[in-house]
Amino acid sequence: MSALSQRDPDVAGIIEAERTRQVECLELIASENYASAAVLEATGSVFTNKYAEGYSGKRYYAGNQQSDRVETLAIDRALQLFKADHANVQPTSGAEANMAAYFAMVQPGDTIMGLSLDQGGHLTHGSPVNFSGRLYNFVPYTVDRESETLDMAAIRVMALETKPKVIVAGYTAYPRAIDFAAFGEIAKECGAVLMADMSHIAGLVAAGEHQSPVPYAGVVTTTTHKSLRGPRGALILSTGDMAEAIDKAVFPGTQGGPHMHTIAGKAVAFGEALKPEFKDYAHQIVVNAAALAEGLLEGGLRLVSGGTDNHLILVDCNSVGISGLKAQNALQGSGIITNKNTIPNDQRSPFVTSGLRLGTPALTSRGMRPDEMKRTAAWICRVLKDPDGDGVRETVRQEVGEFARMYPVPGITDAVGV
Ligand code: DSN
Repeated sequence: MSALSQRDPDVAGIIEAERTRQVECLELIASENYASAAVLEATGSVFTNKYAEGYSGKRYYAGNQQSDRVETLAIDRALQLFKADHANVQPTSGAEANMAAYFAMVQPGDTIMGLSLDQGGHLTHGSPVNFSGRLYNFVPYTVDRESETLDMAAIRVMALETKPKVIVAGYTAYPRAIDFAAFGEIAKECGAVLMADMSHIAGLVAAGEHQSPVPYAGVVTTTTHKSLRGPRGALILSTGDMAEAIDKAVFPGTQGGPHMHTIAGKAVAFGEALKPEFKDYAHQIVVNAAALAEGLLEGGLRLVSGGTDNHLILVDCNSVGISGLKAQNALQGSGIITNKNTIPNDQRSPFVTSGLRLGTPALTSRGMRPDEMKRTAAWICRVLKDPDGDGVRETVRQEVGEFARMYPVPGITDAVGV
């Protein structure tokens, strides 16, 4: 019996139920993944107990010899993985990484360009309900109405007109490749710093499956738990000249004591991403997303921009006459976990939406391949075309449960993890 189940059966029972849910469902939320057993062990380690304000060799508390070692290891591995000049591994989330990045680069009231939230951007890219939109003068750019992809010529015109200090590239719900080199040229031309938020695609970038923003951006932020498959947390990479400003912006600028247990987990995850197997994994994510998209298109669904270049697909639920909310709930009842999402020029509210966002990082971590993606696409189409159908959800849920249990889950049913 574990210490937890002995001391707190209530919490132990809830965690056990969550493990079961993660094993029995098909996880298609594009920003979620399964961390390995090694990452989970490091993240749940005794580093939970340690305060370590400051940086290696310059801490405000004693007893940080091992904190220094693990943080230095995480930084060295991040630099090797992404070939950057500088890395700060202390941000506790993507939102905090972005807050620190802005804090390092601009003053309140300064102009920043970012993709608007309803078109695929992130809350921290200037949404009026977020600190970013409250503190800075965000000028939102959009995707092209027809192609639903970034129009670099239009973005250039806007940048030259508005003269932002920072241009943010990198998104939450954009299924196509991002031309960071073109963004870098535009930033240079209008005197801005390019900030890339590569949270969603970091694993693809690490494996060479997506163009890296590092050579073109002054600052790159990323979460560590999405396609990168690490613990929940974030990382900031920068050019050498931005290093001091970034470090000061993280601590003492916006954060207190770093989460050393998560930093230990990040070190493990970066080590895993440096292994050759990770390249195969990231390649498979993209192959699987293409197969899933193909299956959904064959089933008659419309996909925003017509398909995908990365790990992510945005379904236009208008093509089956339902909202994103209805689609998400019907699929949840069938054991398929997704999230509703706005689509460009959505006529519905952000809580209802017309879109459904799907991603393949988690299913790929379970060893699934295009055949499994085709089966998954068929289940999705069946449910979305008949969301209230008699017994449809129950039948699919049973089939999905039997199917899902056949695939190991890193960190849960595979004790060794991958
Ligand atoms: N919640 C994350 C995502 O799903 O993309 C972004 O913060």
